Amino acid sequence: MKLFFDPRELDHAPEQELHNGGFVPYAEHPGRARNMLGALAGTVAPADRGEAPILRVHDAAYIDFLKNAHARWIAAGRSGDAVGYTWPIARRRPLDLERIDAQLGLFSFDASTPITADTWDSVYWGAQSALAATHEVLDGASIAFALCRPPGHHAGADYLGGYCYINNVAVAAQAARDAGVAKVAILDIDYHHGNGTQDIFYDRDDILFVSIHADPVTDYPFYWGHADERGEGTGEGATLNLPLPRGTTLAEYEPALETAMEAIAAFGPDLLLVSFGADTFEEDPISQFKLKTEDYPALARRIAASGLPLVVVMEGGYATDALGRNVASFLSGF
Ligand code: SP5
Ligand code: ZN
Repeated sequence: MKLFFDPRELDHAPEQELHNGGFVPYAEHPGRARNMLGALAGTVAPADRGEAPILRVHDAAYIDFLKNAHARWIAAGRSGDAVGYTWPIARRRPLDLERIDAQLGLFSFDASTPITADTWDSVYWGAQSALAATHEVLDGASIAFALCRPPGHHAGADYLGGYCYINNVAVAAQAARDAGVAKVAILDIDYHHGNGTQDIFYDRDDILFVSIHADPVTDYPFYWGHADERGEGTGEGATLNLPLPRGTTLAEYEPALETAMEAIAAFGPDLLLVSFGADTFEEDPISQFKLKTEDYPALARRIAASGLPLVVVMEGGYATDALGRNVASFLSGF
């Protein structure tokens, strides 16, 4: 199995995030990727497929903002990382506002996803890793892994949040569609609901989104991921949310995975993309499931039993010292 990664994914390193009313060290730091690199066999650098596949998913104005936000923050006399403080909750619309603080609010949904001078470079190459893994499978491999950092599944077409800027799995899914794959399924098994991925494909019937995650009644991102969110318009029924309570162990996780895999089989996709977060691990510092390192191969085996070509895209996981071990454990099940 090829593992795709570009060293520029390490450059994005925000200093801090807002948490429980104060600033704390940033949980999604480059050490996560370094730990994965240490535990996995050699990686392959992705080819550069340019911005076009990213713009198939993200709005041009948002991508422009991502590229320029930090420079404009500095030009406004600020130091450190760019982060918003006011949000257009009511009647959000694409206003053409100059002020950096207004743009930060317009293009984000939380205050824990800062933009640094290096953010664009890292997220661009992370997306290229996801594209490389996808093309590897479209070219005939049965599986490929994209070591994406920062993660992507909370990012929408025109907003960042949840440590995510470009939605890597969505870019990959759309690239597969554009390459002629008729039906694509996305299985999201990060601890948190993949609200950005869901939002991007909510009205589509060619891309199924299935997510197993902590119940948003108790956990981030709160506003999305509830079981009654099932898609809309032609996409109605092509979104499936399977929230689970805090404290979930493998015994409770496996029936949800069974339900997810049956829904995927019923959809009849030609390709399965897996948004994989290792923040379901029992020792994750910001999450509350109880999966063990030795549980992950069983999840992989159930996914592999679908017989579908697979692209695994890295999302969260914040128990840094165990992260590489957990990812290697998961990948060993394929
Ligand atoms: C991709 C992904 O897993 N994103 C998760 C985003 C969760 N953000 C909100 C949780 C706030 C916890 N902040 C704790 C910081 C400790 N240093
Ligand atoms: Zn997560």
